[in-house]
Amino acid sequence: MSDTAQFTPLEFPRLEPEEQIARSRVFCEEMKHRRTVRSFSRDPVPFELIENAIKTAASAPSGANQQPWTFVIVGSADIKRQIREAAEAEERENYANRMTPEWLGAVAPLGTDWHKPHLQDAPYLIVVFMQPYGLREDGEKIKHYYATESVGIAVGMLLAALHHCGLATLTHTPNPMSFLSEILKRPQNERAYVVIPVGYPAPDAQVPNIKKKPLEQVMVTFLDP
Ligand code: IYR
Repeated sequence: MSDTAQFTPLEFPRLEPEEQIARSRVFCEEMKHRRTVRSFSRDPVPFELIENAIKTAASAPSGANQQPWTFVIVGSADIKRQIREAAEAEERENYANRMTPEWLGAVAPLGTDWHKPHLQDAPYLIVVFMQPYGLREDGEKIKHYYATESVGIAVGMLLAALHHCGLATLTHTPNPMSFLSEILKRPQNERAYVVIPVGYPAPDAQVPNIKKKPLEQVMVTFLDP
């Protein structure tokens, strides 16, 4: 055992088996109704919903507990406009020249194109930044372990938390995303990871008719009889 580790008793309320099954069914049903939304209402969202979802995301496990993330909340109309303009410029280039025919074919069922009005319509954008390394006060770099995986886990928890409180989200990566570091004035050790517009769906919002794979295709078991 390392000589720096310190321990505290675990708080773990052990549930009755019936309660576990009931909760797992309710949660699964709830999460199955989550859809990626690309058409947002301009209706305002209580800021506490965003803050609590970020607190949930920030409780995620991370490599060496280094918490290699920053969540930037953008509610300013002017900054949302700047982000939309820069993202649309990249996406125009993506659709016209950077995405291969194979890639365009893969996303065709989603019906997307370079127009990104949701970046202005959604009341909030959550821009998640990953820190591949930390910076000490004296400028020394501290390596972060499994930063990509850690931020992916936190973003998953963030999407679940936002869905749970009745908000719609879009997971958007308008690559290359260095414009986000500039607009949002992030330090050199942070890389934009994803932009998440958050809000209510527009009343006439539509979603593509796509399905998740059945369990048999995604789950493999090795069990004792
Ligand atoms: N970034 C583009 C294209 C795009 C790529 C993937 I992979 C998607 O799942 C959806 C879209 C866009 O946001 O339109």
